Amino acid sequence: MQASLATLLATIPEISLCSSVDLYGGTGPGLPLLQIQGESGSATLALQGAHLLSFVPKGGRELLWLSPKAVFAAGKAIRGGIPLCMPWFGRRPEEGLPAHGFARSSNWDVSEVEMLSNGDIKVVLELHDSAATQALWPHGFVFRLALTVGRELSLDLSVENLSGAAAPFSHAFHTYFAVPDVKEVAISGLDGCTYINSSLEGKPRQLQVGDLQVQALTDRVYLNVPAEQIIKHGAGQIKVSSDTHCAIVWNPWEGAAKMADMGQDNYSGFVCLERGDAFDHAVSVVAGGVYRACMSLSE
Ligand code: TA6
Repeated sequence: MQASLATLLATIPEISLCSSVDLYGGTGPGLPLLQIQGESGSATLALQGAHLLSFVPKGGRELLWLSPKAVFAAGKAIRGGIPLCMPWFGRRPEEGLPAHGFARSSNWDVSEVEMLSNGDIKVVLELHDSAATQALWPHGFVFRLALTVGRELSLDLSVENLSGAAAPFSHAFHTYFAVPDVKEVAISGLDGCTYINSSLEGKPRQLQVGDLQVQALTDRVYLNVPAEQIIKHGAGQIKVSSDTHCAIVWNPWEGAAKMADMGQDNYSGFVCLERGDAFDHAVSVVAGGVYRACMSLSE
């Protein structure tokens, strides 16, 4: 365990440390998790990847989907919740680089915990460059994620480039939202936006008209989106707000059968609506500069 973690956690009894084996079963040592039990909401967070696995506003329902077949192993991204895809979004197999970057499979440190005056709980995690990250992305950096758990969940990400050269950067909060049935979902806040249709040959650019309904394999990168989307589903709605410019909507449909940590019958329980800056909105973080991105989720 990080040397100072026990000391930090001792200050806030609403946050406790456990293992993924305690909560989700499985064999082996599992991964360390923080359970956050605030006045207005609760959350579970894996230190690997600064990866949120659960968020339940008080009196509400679970907003995040975690695969019943999720694997909790060191260095393997967890299927579900909110993986942080960065410092690049997408696959780069021709360069031998891991899909969606290394942040989601790296161990982050907890740098701050705080009970805010309104009873919300804030946790700040950091990832610093190392020889391993430098081999994949040659920049000194500090990635910092501040999470606030209350009636809404907010994520505030900052990426500080400590190196002497500009750093190309793209990312997404790759959120898996729990829904009763993906076929009954309607997503607003994308009407009139151009999207890259990654599920079609040649990845054409198309135009969204009206709400989005997900009725088949869907893998779309919406560009220049408004700040807010709403996922309407059979049991209510989920509001997603962000100051980023892309919204990526994904469900593998029957392709789920090929993903060992998802399983054939489980794709109908979630929709990914990911906010971030990627593709046309990828950025370059100048030497010594900071990139910031926020997202908040609520019912
Ligand atoms: O965000 C959509 C996507 O890029 C899809 O193309 C799909 O591959 C998905 O992410 C999951 O990627 P992963 O590396 O977690 O299996």
